[in-house]
This record gives sequence, C-alpha cells and structure tokens, in this order.
Amino acid sequence: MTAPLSPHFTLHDEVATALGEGRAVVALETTIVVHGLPAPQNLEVAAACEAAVRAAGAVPATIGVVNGVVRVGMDAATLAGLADPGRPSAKLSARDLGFAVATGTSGATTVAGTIAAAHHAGIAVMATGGLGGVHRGAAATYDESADLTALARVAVLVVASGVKSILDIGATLERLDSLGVPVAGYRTDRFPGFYRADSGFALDWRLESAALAAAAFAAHRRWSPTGFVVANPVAPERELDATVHDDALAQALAHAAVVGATGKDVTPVVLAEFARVTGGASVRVNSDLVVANAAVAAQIAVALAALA
Ligand code: PSU
Ligand code: MN
Repeated sequence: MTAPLSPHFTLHDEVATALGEGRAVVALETTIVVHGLPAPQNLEVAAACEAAVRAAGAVPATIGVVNGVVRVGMDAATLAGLADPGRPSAKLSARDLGFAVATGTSGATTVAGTIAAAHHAGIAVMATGGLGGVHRGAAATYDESADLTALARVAVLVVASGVKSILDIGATLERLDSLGVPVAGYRTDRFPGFYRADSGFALDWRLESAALAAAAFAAHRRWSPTGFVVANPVAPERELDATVHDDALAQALAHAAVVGATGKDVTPVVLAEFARVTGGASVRVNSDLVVANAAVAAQIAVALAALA
C-alpha cells in the first residue's frame, strides 16, 4: 500500500500519513540487511529496528528500490524479497538511484542512498549501524565512502555507532570536519568504535538527551545544508572483546586483500570475514547496536517533531 509521489518514488501509506501530520518518522537503510548481515539474523534485525522505532513513538520508513521504484517504507514481505539470495539485489549509493529507476533495477540503499531518498521524502532522521568512511590505505586507493559526501549535501541526522572499525577512523573524522558535518557523542565524549564502545578518539560535543540532539540539529539546519551525526556507542557489556576484535580485524583486512575486493565489495567482504573469524560474535554486536541506534533515532525524531 503506497501513496505515489511519482511513478518512481513512493511513500508507504503509514509514512505519508505521519509526515502529513508532522509526526516522527525514522528512515532505515537496507544495505545492512541485504549485504551487511547474514541470514536469518538480517531480517530479524530489520524487524527489531522497526519495532524499536515504534516503541519510541515514531513510524519506521525502511528504504530501498524495488523494480526501479524507490520505496520509502516497505512491508516485511517486500524487504524479504530484496534480501532473497536467489534474486541478488544491487548495493545502491546516492549516485546509483537514477540508474536503478531508469533500468527497473532492485537494490538495497546505503546510508548515502537512504538519506538522499529520505530527504526527498521529507524525513530528517535515520538510523544505521556504522557509517562508511575513509578506508585504510585510502591515500593510495582513494576509497572513501560516499556516505561522507552525502552527509555533506543533505540535512538528515544519522544515528550510528561511529564508523565501521575496519576504516581509518581518524581520517574519517577529519573528513567529516572538512565537510562541515557535526559529530556529537550520545551520552559520551568518546567517538564509538562500532564493535567497540570507544574508538580511542575524543569528541568535542556530547549530547545528554534526545531533546538536546533535536535542538542542536534544528538550529544547525537553519544555516547549514549538511547532515548531522549522533554517535551512539554499543553498550559496554555487549561490545566485542578488544583482543578478539583486533585479531579479527587483521584477518578480515588481510582476507579482503587476498581476494582482491575493491569498490563497493570491500565493506561486505570484510564484515562477512569478521563474522566468520569471530564465530558470529560480531554479528550479535552489530545487531544489538543497530537496534539501539533505531531506538535513539526514534527518540530524537519525536523530540524534533515536538519542536516544529
Ligand atoms: N552499518 C552496518 N552494516 C552495514 C552498513 C552500515 O552495521 O553494512 C552499510 C551502510 O549501508 C553503509 C555502507 O552506507 O555499509 C557503507 O558501504 P561503503 O563502505 O561501500 O560505502
Ligand atoms: Mn568504497
């Protein structure tokens, strides 16, 4: 059930109604579901994210592209179709959406693709696991996620547990600084390390509440076009053990080099190897943190709706 905005861009009815009434909506991405987490946890996590958003009083809008139609909000069966390994779905960044529409392609949207669509729909808050960023060795490969430049272009607040720890975290923070994208810790002044609560990098700004995050973003977007990152660490009792993490990271990066992963395959290959090496522990941490981020995003969206 969708209300068409154009033949190529549709809002789920519930999302359209909530937006029309000025109620809180949270965008959720699909790349983490289709390319980031293994089955069957992937669909369980997606459902848990939607439930966490609803429990906090907001409406979830899971975003992806189905047969060339950008769908903002989709039911579980549609999402299961996108995640069906028998029908491989593309990984769509913001720059891919036009091609997907024109060619009738189906695919999952990354953070970059999701915030482009969310912004077009009028949704201002999104949740993910870990942002993409500057890859290790980027000085030679130029591999930097389009998540960063997308955040520089559209005013969507993204709740994430930092950036994936497979990246060059310091370089990523420098790029977010250059791009003018605010980064604040949610109840922490340490930048989270995705599978670990603390990446080792300090943050200038700390937000104690969802209301404060909403107020800071509402002020920021009056004079800046950029997005806004709220960095919510995984609960310390749920994080991956430091030694397990560091060993798995070294192995996963070495594996990606051996198989010659490049471009958009790097992140999924490294995450899958991380899951294999940790015997599934990294998948449990990733699942926990993304559901927690969906809950915080919903609280912020509710506070933002109350300001309007
Ligand atoms: N967070 C996760 N797992 C993921 C992602 C985020 O916990 O798989 C996805 C997001 O869609 C993000 C993408 O935009 O990884 C980054 O991909 P790349 O590094 O190729 O830009
Ligand atoms: Mn890349």
